[in-house]
Amino acid sequence: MTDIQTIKTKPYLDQKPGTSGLRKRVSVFQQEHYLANFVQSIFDTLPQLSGGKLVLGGDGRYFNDEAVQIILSIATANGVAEVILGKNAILSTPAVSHLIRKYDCDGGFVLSASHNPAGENGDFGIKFNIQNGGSAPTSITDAIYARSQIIAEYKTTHGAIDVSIIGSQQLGDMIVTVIDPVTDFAELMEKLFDFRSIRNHLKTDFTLAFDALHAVTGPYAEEIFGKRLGAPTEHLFNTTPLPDFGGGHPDPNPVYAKPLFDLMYSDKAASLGAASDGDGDRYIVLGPNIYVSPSDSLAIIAANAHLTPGCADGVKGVARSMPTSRAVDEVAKQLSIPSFETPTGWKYFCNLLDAGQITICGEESAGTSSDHIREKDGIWAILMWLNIIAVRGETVEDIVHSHWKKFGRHYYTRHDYEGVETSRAETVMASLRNRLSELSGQSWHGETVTSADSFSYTDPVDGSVAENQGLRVFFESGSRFVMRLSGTGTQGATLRLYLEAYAAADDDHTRDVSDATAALAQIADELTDLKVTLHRDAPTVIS
Ligand code: G16
Repeated sequence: MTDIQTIKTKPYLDQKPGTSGLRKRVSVFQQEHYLANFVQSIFDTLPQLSGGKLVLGGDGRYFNDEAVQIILSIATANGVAEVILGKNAILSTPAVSHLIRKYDCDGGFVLSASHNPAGENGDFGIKFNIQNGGSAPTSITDAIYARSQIIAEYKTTHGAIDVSIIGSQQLGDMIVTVIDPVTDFAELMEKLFDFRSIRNHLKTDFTLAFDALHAVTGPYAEEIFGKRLGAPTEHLFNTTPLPDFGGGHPDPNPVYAKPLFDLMYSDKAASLGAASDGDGDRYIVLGPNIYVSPSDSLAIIAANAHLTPGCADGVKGVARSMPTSRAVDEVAKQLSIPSFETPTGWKYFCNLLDAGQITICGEESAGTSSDHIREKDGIWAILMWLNIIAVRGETVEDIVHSHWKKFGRHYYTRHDYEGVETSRAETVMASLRNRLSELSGQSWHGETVTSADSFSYTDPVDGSVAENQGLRVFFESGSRFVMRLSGTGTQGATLRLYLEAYAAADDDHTRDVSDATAALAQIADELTDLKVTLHRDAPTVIS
């Protein structure tokens, strides 16, 4: 019998989940009852979890171990029957999604703040995924938030689980099954990709360099790229997950994955360079002297996925988040399949995936995946590239250039202004929003506006509406810029400016990206007085 204790508590008013769960500074989560309040709010909102089976794991960041024990105690006190837990509380986000689906669970907790820095002074996060393996939709996260505003008590129990021992243990009436975090996921990957071809290709002069950035994908890379595919382990970097990610920032972009970029732009470059993020759902790929923008990577994967066993029946449809470049739309046009444009946030793809309307989806923020799970999947995307290269026998550069020749090139870059004063970021957004209706027909720097709007999305499956999802300005040339505020930061606001310049299939594809998008950046600045208002001379990160 579980010995249930009821603890009196007071609401914290700041527990509104953002783009992807609740992310805050570690010190915020360490406040008395803070995590317990949020977890109890989830159980109060979803009473059907009592008697159910859940998955639990995280990216290994600071506070992960403590959080796991708090969640387990609250889960057993709320009547959960079984929890599948990654050994040492480690599970990548895609692995959690897969385990929920594979073992028919009622949901799962992902403990991560994704690419945000970790450590005592870094960030922590918690996200609840539902039965289909995807993040809880806004209707549920709103209800959890509402509950957190009035919570008065939570249920818990004494006791702890030894997270380092594989096998079943008991906490009260609840069974906790500790599993190897990698095995099930690696087996799934073996089904989706032709490991024999990739292994053989890796025996030629083709080389892979992978940087796990001291985050969760290290053990996955060692098992899958190293043991199962035979990639030399000396080319798998930073594969031990550390609570502070080695002091780094596990966001795979040119700034935070600089050592990999330096390698790939040197004479020691591997044939394919790749990195993942804190919780393993994002990725980047590079060839020698070439970085594949995530939007291009999505389009290239969509165009070539049929070459891999998991997508041998072809691609039914594709989806991209609104700020993601429209490169994948061109692929959809040529394949005569539907393409959907959703708000930022992986959860918006899940209904389309569940309804069988899309096979591949992805985002400019370095996430791509398929209908094999309901999260983005960094290791899957890198395997996709390895499998495509093994079949086509071409270099990354050749594949990218031939793609542009066939579909046109969407020069793409994102300017992030991180940690700016929230009121200043809102002023910039308001100044553009207020001018949207008057922009059509106006010209600057050789670009004429055709339309401008605030993006709103009606889910084609359940009819739910998401409004104010970012401001879009379209130009006659086929170019566009988008502006929105990030929903994942924890300090002030992050303003994102997404620039996309279009060059048709027979146009020049050799321009420098910053050159091709410079006029758009200039126009966005002139329209909103962005740099002056934000007190910034330049973006914090250009990716
Ligand atoms: C999350 C979401 C993604 C989104 C990204 C950035 O990813 O799942 O859909 O693109 O945040 O969102 P924002 O632009 O609002 O910061 P992750 O990898 O952080 O979980």
